[in-house]
Amino acid sequence: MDIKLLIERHNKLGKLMNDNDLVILFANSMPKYPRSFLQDNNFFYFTGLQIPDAVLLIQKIKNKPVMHLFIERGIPEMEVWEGKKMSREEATKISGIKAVSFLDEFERKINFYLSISKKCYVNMGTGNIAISLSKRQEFAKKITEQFPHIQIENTIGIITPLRIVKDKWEIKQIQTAIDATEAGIQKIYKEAKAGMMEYELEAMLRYEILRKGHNHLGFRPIIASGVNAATLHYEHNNCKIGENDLILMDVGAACNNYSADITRTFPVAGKFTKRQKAVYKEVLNINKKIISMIKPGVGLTTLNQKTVELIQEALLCLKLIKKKEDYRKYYMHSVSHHLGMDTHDVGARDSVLKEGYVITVEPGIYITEEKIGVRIEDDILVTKNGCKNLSQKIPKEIEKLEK
Ligand SMILES: [Mn+2]
Repeated sequence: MDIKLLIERHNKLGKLMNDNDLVILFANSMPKYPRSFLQDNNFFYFTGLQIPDAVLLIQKIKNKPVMHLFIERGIPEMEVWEGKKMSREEATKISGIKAVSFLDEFERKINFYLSISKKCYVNMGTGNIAISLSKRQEFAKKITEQFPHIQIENTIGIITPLRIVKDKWEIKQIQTAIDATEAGIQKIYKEAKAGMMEYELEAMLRYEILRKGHNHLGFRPIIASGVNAATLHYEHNNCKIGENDLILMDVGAACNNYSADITRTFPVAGKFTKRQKAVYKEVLNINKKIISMIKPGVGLTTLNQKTVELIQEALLCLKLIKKKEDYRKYYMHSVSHHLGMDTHDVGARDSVLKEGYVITVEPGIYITEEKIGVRIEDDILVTKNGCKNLSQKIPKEIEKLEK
């Protein structure tokens, strides 16, 4: 990543902070085997570093953001097992942050920053009363006990205005993730047959994504055949694919933490039944109509309302409902969310679009009693005057799917 880009992010964050405000960003820890390391999104956003257990402090002092990074110290006996740790010089070279200390100095040094701070933001994640406190939440709790004058806040509020607008580098990561996902989808289109298990298709997807060098997916893939496609978060992927099933795949690779989020639905037989085609056509039309509305100034609420209207008309047409209000039986989610490092990225559900936002468009119709579930999801970049469909190349036209 370009250091200039990171420094620009540091300065932009500084503008959103008041003097003496402190932001503390923890990196993720190495997970237990067999999971592989995935960096904390906010830590990565400001450092570009893919190392575990580091901490970044950002304090606004005399109107300027002052950065202080803490990283693990390499112990020669351990490095034989774990490999070499990143040096302070290497960390500076990647992150553009000049003040780098080792973690064993963290507690002593943070006292100074805390002593002059009134407000402190910590990347704690969302709370869950049912489970015990995370390391980060424990840390935040300790601050409120030892420094009762400091107000603690989650970082989401201060970081969202930055992360919601994607720069060129970020768009490139999302596009790379989409292209890797496309390779997986194309392989499935070619090789899927009735009688296969859903997980065999998942394996094809993972194979294509990993061989392009991406060892993470953005989320657990959904490969749902037949009636399973009507379960919105179906993730078992362990059923046998029937003769005339539609297959719904909601999948996405991740590249440098940035996620793709694509849904395609296709007939495993290579040909839609008449009814499947009728339903598919309606969803495809809605997908295209909503995409054509996207430009700066349009609200996600407007897109949602328009989708509901179009779905209602479609369901009347398909003779599934008699009254418009009954549409929720066949369409029960929203049409769009922000996409970025988090698959459901930061940004309000009712935000008004601006240039540089990336959102999904994903209308669907789910008819359990007919074993039909159709969703078509594309990833859309909002441009100066309109939008660009980043997943345009992944076939969704009926003629292309019927081979
Ligand atoms: Mn989605």
